[in-house]
Amino acid sequence: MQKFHAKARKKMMKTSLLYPVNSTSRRFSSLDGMWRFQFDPESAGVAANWAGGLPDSVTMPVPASFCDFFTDKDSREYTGDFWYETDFFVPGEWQGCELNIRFGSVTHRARVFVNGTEVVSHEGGFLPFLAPVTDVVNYNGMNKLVVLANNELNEYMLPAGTTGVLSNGKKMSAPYFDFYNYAGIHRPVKLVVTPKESIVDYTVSYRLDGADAFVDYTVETSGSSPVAVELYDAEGAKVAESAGAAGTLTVKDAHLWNVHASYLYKIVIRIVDGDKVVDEYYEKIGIRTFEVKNQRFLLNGKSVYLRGFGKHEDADIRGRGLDLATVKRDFECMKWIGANCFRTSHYPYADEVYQMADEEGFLIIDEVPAVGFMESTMNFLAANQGNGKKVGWFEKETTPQLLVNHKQALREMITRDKNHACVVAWSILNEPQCTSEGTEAYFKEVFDYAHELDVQKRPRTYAIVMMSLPNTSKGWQFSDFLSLNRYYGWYVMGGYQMCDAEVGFRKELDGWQAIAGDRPLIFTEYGADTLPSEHKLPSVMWSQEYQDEYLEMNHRVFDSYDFIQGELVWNFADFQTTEGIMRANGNKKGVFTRQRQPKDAAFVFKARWESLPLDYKG
Ligand code: GCB
Repeated sequence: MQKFHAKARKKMMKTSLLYPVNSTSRRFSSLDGMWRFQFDPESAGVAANWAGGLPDSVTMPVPASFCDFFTDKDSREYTGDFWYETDFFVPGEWQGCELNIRFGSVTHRARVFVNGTEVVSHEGGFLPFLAPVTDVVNYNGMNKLVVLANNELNEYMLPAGTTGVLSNGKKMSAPYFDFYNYAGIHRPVKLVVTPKESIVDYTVSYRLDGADAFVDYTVETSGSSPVAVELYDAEGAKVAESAGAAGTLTVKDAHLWNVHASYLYKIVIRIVDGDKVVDEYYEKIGIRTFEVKNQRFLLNGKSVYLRGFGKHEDADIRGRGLDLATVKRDFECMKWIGANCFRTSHYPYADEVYQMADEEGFLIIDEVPAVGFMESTMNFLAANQGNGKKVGWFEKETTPQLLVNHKQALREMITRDKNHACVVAWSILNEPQCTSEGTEAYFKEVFDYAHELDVQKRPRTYAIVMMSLPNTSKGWQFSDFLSLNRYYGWYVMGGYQMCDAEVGFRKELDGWQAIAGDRPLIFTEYGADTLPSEHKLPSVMWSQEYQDEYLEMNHRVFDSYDFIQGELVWNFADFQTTEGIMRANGNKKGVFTRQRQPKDAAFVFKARWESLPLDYKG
């Protein structure tokens, strides 16, 4: 692997993660399309000056994972360095502006070169970053953009895993997580043009007072000129305005954003110099409050019972690459079935997913890619992984670097997603090993950091793994609400033991109920692998009939506990994983197939979720 280190930025200005818009002062152009691509198994490309152009490339679409295009196994499973290349034109009239190339995500790490000069490097495969290119592009001319990426896994990154070498000398990633290690330029690439003095970030939070609302805002700019802010309703009428980089917009008779009843205002932010507009940015925002109180989730002060899914960004052929058609289909399926919430398991999704959730009135529990933090023979179900040692995950020599990366991912996720109405909670980890001594210090650090970063102080949680119980887990105390991943009737006491599974499940829940205090509890996972081809009467595990019976038992249990305030089934759709004896060409716990067609269970959910009132158990 060639060196991937966070390069000191030439300018110490904070990177802007604002979603690109065109406005009176801003331009962006898409660099998506057919790029060129080359594997670099020897990590020889930097020394051989591939930054100046790839010597022997193939075509490769962007955005997409590279893996599933290939028809040979070595290419699909390729682990190591790989390169992308394209050319782009920069108009002369952009001279004097700030130019950045925004990558929606490159998995898992990238170094970016423009016209042979390295402009940025970034660690983390699920969040955007900017490559500053103002000083290296040819104006009124063509430019070469080359990206060196790498998909190796290690124990101090998010998500965690290892990289081994096969007997034929090929590197092979071994994820400690249960999704395929898709890699590539996964999200849109845009050339973003802003004025020299520009809006870098803004933050909103809300207070409700009877029929009125107060939108408290702060704006960060790269200069010192005055800031003006306006708010427009959905019909385009101006409803509030304010001057200054911090202030309050007062909205009379506010139209609140709600579940399945989205209402979006448009916030317009300007840097002004007398009559002149120096920079202008705008975005849609939804006015709402969200809090946890007395074992309830309160949206705009009213109880809401969460129902929906853990999802993945995963589809045929394109892997984890953003595909707006799939995003659209997913939302239509989720509306049809009566869902109102999903967790972005196990990483922050593409910007466009949150925009869609804002528009459609869905609640999101936004998860950072802290998954695979578990040292055990279960890493992750495949026989070749894990070394069986029982070492606390947060007491390893890798922990300090892991913490740095975890905080970076939290910072980038919260900076990017904080203004979305749909984002109502943060999930700080998925299924960490959390019973050993080092847990508390680590958890305190990351949970406090999320709170510090979020002006809205959204509730924080983490998904608690099986076997991590009220009396053994050292992590749950940091959660504002409890989230359990539980598989009673699947991994534990499945099939004919279903009655024992129910007894064991209730016993565990009695324990959580006793310690929950004001916290509600939700299921962030429960589910059973189901092959859409299999029918069996009476049921057997893997058949569609069994999935229905499993769900019936789980729902009976959920309905009998008042503090259970949500059910996010695992998973929305079947998804690809590493191959192994526990997986039948991927994880089949989908309520929908990977092609987004319903299994029988989808109709069980539709009947249930459409019959439960929004404030069920409220
Ligand atoms: C889990 C993990 C999830 C897996 C799931 C399963 O607990 O959080 O990533 O896919 O179980 O199906 O085993």
